Amino acid sequence: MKYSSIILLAVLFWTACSSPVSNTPISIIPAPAKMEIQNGSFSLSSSTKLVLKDEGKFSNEVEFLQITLEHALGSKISEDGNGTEIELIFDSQIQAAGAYQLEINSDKVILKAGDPSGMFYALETFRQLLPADLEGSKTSGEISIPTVSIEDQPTLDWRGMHLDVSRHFFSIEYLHRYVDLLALYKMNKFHLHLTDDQGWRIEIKNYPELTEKSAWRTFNAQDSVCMEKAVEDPRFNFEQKHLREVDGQTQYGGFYTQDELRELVAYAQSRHVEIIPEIDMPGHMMAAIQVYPELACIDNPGWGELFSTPLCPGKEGVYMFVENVLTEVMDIFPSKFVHIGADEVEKSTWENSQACKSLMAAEGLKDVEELQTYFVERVTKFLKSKGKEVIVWDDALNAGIDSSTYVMYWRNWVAEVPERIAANGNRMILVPGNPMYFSRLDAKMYPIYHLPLHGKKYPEEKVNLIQGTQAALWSETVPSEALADAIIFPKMLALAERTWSSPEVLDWESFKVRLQTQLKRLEALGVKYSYNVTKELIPFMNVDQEMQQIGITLDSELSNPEIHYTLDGSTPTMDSPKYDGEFFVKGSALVTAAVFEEGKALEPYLTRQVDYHKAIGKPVTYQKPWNRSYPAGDAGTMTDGLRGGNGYGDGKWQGFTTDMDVTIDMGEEQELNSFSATFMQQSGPGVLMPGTVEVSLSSDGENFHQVLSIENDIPKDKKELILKDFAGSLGGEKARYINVKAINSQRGFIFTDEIVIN
Ligand code: TNX
Repeated sequence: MKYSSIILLAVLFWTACSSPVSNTPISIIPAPAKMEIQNGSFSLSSSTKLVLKDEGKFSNEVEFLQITLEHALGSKISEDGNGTEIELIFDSQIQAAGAYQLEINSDKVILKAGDPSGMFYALETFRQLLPADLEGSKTSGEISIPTVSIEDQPTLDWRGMHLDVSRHFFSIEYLHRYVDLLALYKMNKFHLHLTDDQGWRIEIKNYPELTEKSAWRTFNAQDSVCMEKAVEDPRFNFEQKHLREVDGQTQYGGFYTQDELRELVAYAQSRHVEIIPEIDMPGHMMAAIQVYPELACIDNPGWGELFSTPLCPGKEGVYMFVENVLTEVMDIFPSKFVHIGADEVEKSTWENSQACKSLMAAEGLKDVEELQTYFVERVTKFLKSKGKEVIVWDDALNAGIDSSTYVMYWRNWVAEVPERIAANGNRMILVPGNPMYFSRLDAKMYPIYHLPLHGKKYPEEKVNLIQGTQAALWSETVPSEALADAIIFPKMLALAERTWSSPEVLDWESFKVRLQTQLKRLEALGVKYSYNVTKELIPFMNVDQEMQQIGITLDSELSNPEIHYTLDGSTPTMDSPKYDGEFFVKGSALVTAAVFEEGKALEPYLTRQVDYHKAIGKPVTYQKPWNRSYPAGDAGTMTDGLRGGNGYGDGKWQGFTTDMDVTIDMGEEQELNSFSATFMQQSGPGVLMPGTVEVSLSSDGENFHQVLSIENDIPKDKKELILKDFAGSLGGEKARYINVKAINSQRGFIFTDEIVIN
């Protein structure tokens, strides 16, 4: 039986048989590695006895258990209890960090672990077996808990969430709650982005003006975006508690004192969450440079072409400032990691700076990229001398970095970044912007659970360099806690499962069912989550060269949706074939599918061209390379049978900034009847149609003659997304080689997904 069916049965069964006190189906997220459900129940009450044989080993966890029980029952339990029992056991046989066993029998709960984090996770699982509504209100009666036996351990070491508290400020109380919610879902890393251009949020005793002045600002352009949105959605309103009046002027901001941060760190430690501080440098430093302009290379720092004026690496005083700040940061945060950003650095001020020029000459640095490396390495050396490991964003890789530095991969549009990080030997944390930037309300949950996070070319033997995965919340347009809640939850639960659970138990269908109970838990905890299930269908194509067909699977965020589809592009109705698992297309079809509720089709429809054609699997040579940022499936992509959707970044569309010039080798001479290739136009980001598409044929691969020249007829100023087929007859001519040129006469990005030959 599939894991999902087991969970589903468990949900139904437990809901049917449980006593009235508990109506919570078993819905643990992240899914445990092994779980057996017995058909009984354990009764928890204030007279339940606490059994502790390993005095002291788990004192922090016992305290957490007591807090949990006090919350649910209104009282702690004691070692003098005379009812059912809860026993915490240290078991040295359980060796993996974070691993635990939880056995709930009708008279006794036994929690076993070999380390405190394992015991803590056992307790978080136990907590999730208590009725969800007890998170918000106590019961004075007995709580009935299903009897189960669980063995569990984490899959990835780095199960992280990030929060940008610079662009908008979040109260220290919110951070405490954030830690609680991370811990509830067994996440263990909290990356705190403390400084950026728009605000300095950490008290530095040596430089009091950083917070006295730069923790506050007047409203900026992004705040105006928030104010506009607030008209429709109050979650975009600013929180009064972060506004102050100075000389008749409204200022926005706030900061954390060192004491507050120390308290937060201690709290997080008790929840087995490590807080990783980030002080972003040398770019994203405007908040500091505003009060100490001498840190920049120029007299009037501000905004460059793309990013803000950075610190000046040619000035010795900059290193003194950086080291002084980091010394205080290290004193607050015991984490072995310090994140120094190193992303998005506008280096133009370095190029003209005498101080930088002298340093470059003295150090033999050939350009400002190498100067960036010098800066990063010098700060890294300082941090390492204090026993820390350093994390940077992947931009820092450009001119080379030390292989011992940890790299956060975020620029998913630069496809080769993970391979480059691996080739350099760096340990990596996967934070690819798509899907791991949670910055928007409408970002979907499904890809967080499923989407591969690094390309197929990442070397298998280097997977041990991957520490884990994290999601980020950048807060440029997130001015309130309510909005942050809505963006993060419940998406974070998909991430939690992806990072904790083993690939064998990851199961989207089961996750969706369990999520329903977790939403109740979040609600009881006061989390203002937003869960608008998208009705969109997500297609998967399985190109089967042996059977010469393409299998199509449709997935959805909905639970067991009713789907109907057609193969001829017509609008599906209730009479159209009902989707019932994978179906197959031989030849060509325009698959159109929709979810139906109460007999009505729901928007948006899925339409996807599917072609099993003659060139599938045939090799393609490139006279000109594709753009490195849009490789899709590399050299095989034009003949892999996989068509793209509506976004050029979906990994199916290959991009060119030159002409496209490719030749397909059909393997042997054969009759060729038709040619077709779809190109995309999205003029906003500069994706334009080719001026002409030319097709030439050859029998020997050397002498080609042109058979088609297809002109574009789509004006460039059309704003909407347009897909155009450039198609024509090949007249049944016999040939082995097909050359296709798409002339990039409008000098944009041109994108195509497949060359269809029949
Ligand atoms: C890029 S991700 C940034 C952030 C922005 C984010 C979203 C990264 C290393 N840098 O500074 O907040 O995009 O706008």
